[in-house]
Amino acid sequence: MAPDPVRLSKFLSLVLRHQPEAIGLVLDSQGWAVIDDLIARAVAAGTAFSRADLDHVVATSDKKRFTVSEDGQRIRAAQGHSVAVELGLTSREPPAVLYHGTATRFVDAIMAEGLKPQSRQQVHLSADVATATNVGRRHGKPIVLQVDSAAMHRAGLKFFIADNGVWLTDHVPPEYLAVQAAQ
Ligand code: HQG
Repeated sequence: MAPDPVRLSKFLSLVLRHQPEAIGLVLDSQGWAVIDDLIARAVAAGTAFSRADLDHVVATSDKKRFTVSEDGQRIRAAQGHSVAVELGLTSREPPAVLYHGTATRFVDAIMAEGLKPQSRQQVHLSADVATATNVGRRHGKPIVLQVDSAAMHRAGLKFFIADNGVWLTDHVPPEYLAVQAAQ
């Protein structure tokens, strides 16, 4: 029986972002796993799914969380890793303003020390307020911070865009942050 796509997506996020060793999987330095190997190890670990199930999750993921290589042989998470990976993204000029959704209880700490990647490899930023609000809601009462990405770019700080359109940067110092007025 085909696994529930949401459960399969969470399983793929776990092994491709955080704990590949949970099923004995090895990611390469850019975060890629060989799909046949991933499926065989998942089956052996008790999570059975087919290549068609995987392709369905990749195609329907609301946030386009996973990227399949052009030759169709490998898969990686587009962003969100806690394991060390070098995604090989080229730095890009960001839009003038980007947004970060968080929970209200984190705002004082963030305005004091800036946005830090916490358990992930980089800080995740959204291109629009609605997306940022949804990201913030995952943590509690949402609030959106505006990031002066144009000024950061002028100051030489680097931005990257993941395969799924999420913007990434190493750290946002507090002087580039402002609380977005409620919409
Ligand atoms: C907060 C999801 C205190 C930060 C989303 C956030 C995203 C601080 C939390 C992606 C802080 C980390 C990433 C500081 C940052 N003091 N708190 N100095 N700096 N924080 O989940 O950005 O569904 O690791 O505001 O859509 O919420 O997984 O990061 O609240 O794209 O595909 O520390 O994950 O995508 O939380 O989310 P997270 P995030 P997926």
